[in-house]
Amino acid sequence: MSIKEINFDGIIGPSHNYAGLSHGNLASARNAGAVSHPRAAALQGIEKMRGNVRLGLTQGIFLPQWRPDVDWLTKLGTDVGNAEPHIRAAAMSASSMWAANAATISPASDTADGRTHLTVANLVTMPHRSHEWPQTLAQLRVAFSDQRAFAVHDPVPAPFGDEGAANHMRLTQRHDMPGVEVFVYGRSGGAFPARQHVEASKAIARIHGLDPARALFVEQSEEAIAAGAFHNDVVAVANERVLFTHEQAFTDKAAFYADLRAALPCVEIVEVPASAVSLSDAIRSYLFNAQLVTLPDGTMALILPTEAQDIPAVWTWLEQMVAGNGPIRKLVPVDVRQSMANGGGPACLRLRVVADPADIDPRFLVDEKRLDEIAALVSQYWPESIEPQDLGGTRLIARIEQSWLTLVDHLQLSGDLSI
Ligand code: SUG
Repeated sequence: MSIKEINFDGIIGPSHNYAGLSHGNLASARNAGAVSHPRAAALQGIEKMRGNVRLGLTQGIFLPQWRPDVDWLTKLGTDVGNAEPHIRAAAMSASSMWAANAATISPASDTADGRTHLTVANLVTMPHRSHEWPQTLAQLRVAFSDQRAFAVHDPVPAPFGDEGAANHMRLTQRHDMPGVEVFVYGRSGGAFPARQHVEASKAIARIHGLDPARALFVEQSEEAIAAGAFHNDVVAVANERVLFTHEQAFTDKAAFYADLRAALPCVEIVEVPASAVSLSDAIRSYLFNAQLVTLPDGTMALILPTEAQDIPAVWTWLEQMVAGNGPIRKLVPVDVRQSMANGGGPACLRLRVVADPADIDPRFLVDEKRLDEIAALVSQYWPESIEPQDLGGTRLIARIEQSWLTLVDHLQLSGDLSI
C-alpha cells in the first residue's frame, strides 16, 4: 500500500478556443474572440506534466471530451449547423481541460467506509460547462473502477451549483493520514455569479461519509468573487499541513483560521497580505492557482504560472517567501499561457487524488515515455489555430473528431469511452 498524491491533468482538447463564455472570469472575457492555438496549448499542458514527473511526482491524465457535444445539442433540439453561435460555442468548448472542476475527492482515510469517494461536479452555473459531467463521469468510472478502493458518485442535483475540487481543500499532517476537508462556497459575488452552493458542498460531505467534526464550510469573500476569483483556487491553495492564501479570500478568516487550528493543530497558514499583493494582482498573476506539492525530499514547491513573474509585487513577495524560513521552499514557473488566457492556471488543469496508484486503471497514469507519445499525436493531429469564425465549420469539426479518436485509440480506451 503506498498512498500518495496523484495529479490528473486534463489533456487540452483539439477544440480549445476563446469564446468568452465564463461571466465573472476576467481572462475569458478579455480574450473573447481571440485566435486560439490548440496544439500549442496541449503541448504546454504536457510540458507541465513532464516537469512534474521529473520532480518525482505521480502523474495521471484525463482525456478531452468529444466535441461538439452532439447529445447536448440534440437535447436542445438543434445541431452544430443550426445552433445559435453562443450555443454552438458552448457545445464546442474544451473546458473539461480544467480538471480541478471535474470532481470532489475525499481520500479513504477521511471517509466512513474507508474508500476514496469521488463526486463528479455538476457545473450547472455556466451553460458551456453544464454538459461536461456525463463524459467526466464515464472516465471516472473507468479510471476508478475498483469498487474495493473507490466509490464514484453521480452529481449533486441542480440547482445547487458544484464546481468540484476547485472549491475544496484538504489539510492533513501527511497525505496518508486523516485530514480536515474545507469546502468553500460563495453566497454572493456582486455582479458575478457565485458558482459553488453551500448545499452542494454539504451534500458531498454527507455522501462521502465525512466526520462532521473534520469538515468545514467556509464562505468565500464577496470581494474576492467580485475581483474575479470565480473559484476558491484562484485565491487559496492547500497541501498537507500548509494553507497558502490571500488575506481577503474568505468572509470571516478569523473564524476559519481558528476552526482550522482547532481541528489540525499542526496547520501552517501562509497568508499574503493585501498590502503586499492586491486582490487584483493576485488574480492577474494567478499566484494562488499554483500546485503546492510535497517533493520526494519532503520540502514543498509551488508550481505556478509564468505570469506571476510579470508582476513585480507578486514576484518580489514570492522570492522573499522562499528565502525565508517558511514551509514553501521552491518556485517552479510553468508556461500554460494558452489555458491562462481562459482563466485556467496550473492548478485548474489538475485534479488531485490521494490514493494508491496500484488501484487505478494504468491507462490513466503516465510517465515521460507516454507523455512523448501523446505529444507526438498532438503535434500531428491537433489544429494549429482556431479563428472564432471557423468554430463549427465542417472541416474543423472533422479534424477535432479525428484527433480525439486517434488519442483514445492510442490509449486503448476506445472500447470504454465510445461515443
Ligand atoms: O470555468 N474557463 C474556465 C476556467 C476554469 C478554471 N478552473 C479553476 N479555477 N479551477 C471557467 O471559467 C472559459 C471558456 C471560454 O470562455 O471559452 C472557461 O470556461
